[in-house]
Amino acid sequence: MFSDRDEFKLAFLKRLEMMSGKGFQETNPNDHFMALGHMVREHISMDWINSNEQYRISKNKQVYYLSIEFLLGKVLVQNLLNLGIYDVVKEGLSDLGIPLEELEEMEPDAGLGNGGLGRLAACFMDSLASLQLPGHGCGIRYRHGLFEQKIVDGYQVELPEHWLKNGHVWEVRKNDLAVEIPFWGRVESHFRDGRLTFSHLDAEYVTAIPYDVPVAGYKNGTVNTLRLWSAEASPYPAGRDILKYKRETEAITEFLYPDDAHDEGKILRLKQQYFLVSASLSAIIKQYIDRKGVINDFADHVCIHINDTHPVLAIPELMRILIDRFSLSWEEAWDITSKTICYTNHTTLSEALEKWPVHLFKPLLPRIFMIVEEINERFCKELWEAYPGDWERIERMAIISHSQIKMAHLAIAGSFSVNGVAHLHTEILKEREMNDFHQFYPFKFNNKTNGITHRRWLLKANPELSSLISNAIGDQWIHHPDELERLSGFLNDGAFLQQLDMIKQKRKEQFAKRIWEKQQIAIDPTSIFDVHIKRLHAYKRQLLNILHIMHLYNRIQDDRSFKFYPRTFIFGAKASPGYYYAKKIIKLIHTVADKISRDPVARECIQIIFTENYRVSLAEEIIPAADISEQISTASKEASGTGNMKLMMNGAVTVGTMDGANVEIYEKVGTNGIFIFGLTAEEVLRYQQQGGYHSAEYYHHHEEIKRVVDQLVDGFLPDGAEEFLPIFDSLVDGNDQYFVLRDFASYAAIQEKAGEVYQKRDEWLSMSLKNIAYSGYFSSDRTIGQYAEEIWGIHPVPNFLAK
Ligand code: 26V
Repeated sequence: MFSDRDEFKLAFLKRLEMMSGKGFQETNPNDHFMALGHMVREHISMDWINSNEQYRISKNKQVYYLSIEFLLGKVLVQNLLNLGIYDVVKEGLSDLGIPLEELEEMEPDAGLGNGGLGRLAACFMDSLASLQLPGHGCGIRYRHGLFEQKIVDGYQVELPEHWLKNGHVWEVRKNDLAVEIPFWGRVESHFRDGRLTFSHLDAEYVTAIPYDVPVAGYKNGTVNTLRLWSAEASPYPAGRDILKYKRETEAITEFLYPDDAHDEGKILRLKQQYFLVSASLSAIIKQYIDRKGVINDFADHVCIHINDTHPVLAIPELMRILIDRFSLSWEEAWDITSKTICYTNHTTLSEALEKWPVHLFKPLLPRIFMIVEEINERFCKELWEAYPGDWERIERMAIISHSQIKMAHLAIAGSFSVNGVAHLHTEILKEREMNDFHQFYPFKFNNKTNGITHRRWLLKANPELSSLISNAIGDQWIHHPDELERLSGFLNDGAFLQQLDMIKQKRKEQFAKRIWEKQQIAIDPTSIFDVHIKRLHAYKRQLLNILHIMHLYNRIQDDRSFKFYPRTFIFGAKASPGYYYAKKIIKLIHTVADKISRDPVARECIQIIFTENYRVSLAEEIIPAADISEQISTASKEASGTGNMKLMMNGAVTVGTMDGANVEIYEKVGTNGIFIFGLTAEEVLRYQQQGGYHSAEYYHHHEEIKRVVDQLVDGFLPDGAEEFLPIFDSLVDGNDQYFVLRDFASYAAIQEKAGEVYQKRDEWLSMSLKNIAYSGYFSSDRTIGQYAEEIWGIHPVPNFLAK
């Protein structure tokens, strides 16, 4: 469509004038973004239509990835790269005096996710398309994504986010594919033609409208679809207050829920989950039937992946469709369902495992509840046969117990595959958290270590480093990220390491410039950039980091000759609005930052930057500038982590615990490629099971620990006594559930070591390069390849019709 830059310029100018109704001189960056966005979407259209056609006519199995979150971020530049038109567009725009970066700024982040789980789904979409796999995403088009974070006086303030305010250039609304979703009402059963049938009566219907977003593979003509559903009032509301009905209906897809510890029992969240599942399954069944499928062969042609338990109602919903619509017997329907659904678990934290009270669930979804009850009864009967008399075990494993529906139990019982997201995590699932289930269904459990798309996190986010790599080893790594390993041939190449150093330095300067512009803080780009970016949770231990910074401050106070290589500690984190403790930690980081910035000696070597409103696009700026990657969760608690992989791929060296995928990073880079500290998962779990950890002992017996902990409340920090008492209490009286004090000394020691190695430039750079070289394994292309082969049984479908 625009094969050379002059052609592009002409088309762009024409489109710009047509869309904006202004002469070129009058147009603004947003006009430019909208015009380019529409052009690119049109550019994708033919391949999109052809990919869909290819999938429709092929006999290949299709996979549907159901996820309550897709954290896409910005997509313009990724699309330009994947379509192979980046250079033409960038140069063409530049001729017109428009920097592409300015235009990218105009695109809002699609922030339809909280963190790792949602971003993983987005990375998977990129890999599916780039591997030409028939994989389709199904999610929710929230009108407001994750809140916008403002920091006011050191406190987090949440503002509603408005990513759709100028319209969304990438989506296509498909009115003709709308479906109706029933809620409430009652179920009547009838005996017809010798079988029991069920009708859902007096239901209140909500219309689900699909908005399709194209996902272009990397230079391969494949364009897959991410379908996001939006709730609207049905045209046929049954005799009630129309305005109230409209409001209640639209509320279903109004907001993304934060991963809040206190959201249990929120009926709107349950509505969202069923809405996603029911709409997606309607569309999946329709596509399958259109491909002239026979319903009995469904499981051979369709795979439905549920990303965590949020879409687990896909199990009873598919049962309902097969029984009530296709008149299959329970056994036939169960056979198909349990061969179609596969499930990924993303956390072992018990507070994050979903449970729904029956009294909320049953009236909202009466037919689905009946099916869940039946699944539970049959499941318990099977358990009884396997473990006669073992009531305790059966009660532990039941899907419904104590009037609660346990969504993870339903997921395991109704799917053919259950996977964890890193080796350690899967082992913990098998041996501990889900041990009963693993004993009963050993064949269902498997591991799929997470990955990230190297096309966004290296090629797009770090073009300078990407060029250096391509100059050294050619550009095949973009198709086969394992090839990055060839960089290991440069580990002792001084000239190459120099170039690596310069690129990192340049990105640090760029980031420093940004911080100056946005936060009016001057940071030293020659200092070590020590980066801790992720959701704020107690188990991720941002607290350990900030307490350690307080300890460094104390050392500087005590000994003015204490030599410490200057460091900039960079934090980025959002706390769930209802997560009181996490918000206290944000305030603590700011309070300490303020204290240090007022000390003329300390501020020479310690700076703390809290980047406001951490999100995908900000991550893309921070990660290429990072020297140190903080991955310091309490061992056993972080299922995988994916920020660890992004930072590694950009040459940051990890300071981390043996947790999640850190363990596998350690296995790749070896002892000399990573700074490991702290308790192991086994030790943490042993303490938790058998006791034996008394945080008060660490507090009382280690002078420097006692000092920083006391400083939380003794007037060292302004308002400390009122502000930070809950943190103090959690550490001392609450016995420090996340072993912050237990790991403190080990953390301080490894941080000191990291600082020393950083100063041995060649050693450090070699370490950094080693991380890049061994990061290919953590590409989501590898992960998705394994899902495709080992779980889904799907194969590439090249788009032969591609233009
Ligand atoms: C939710 C909650 C809610 C209650 C408070 C505690 C808590 C802790 C964690 C979560 C998140 C659960 C699901 C999730 O996002 N898991 C993340 O999934 C990533 C992708 O697999 C993985 O890399 C992260 O380690 C994992 O935390």
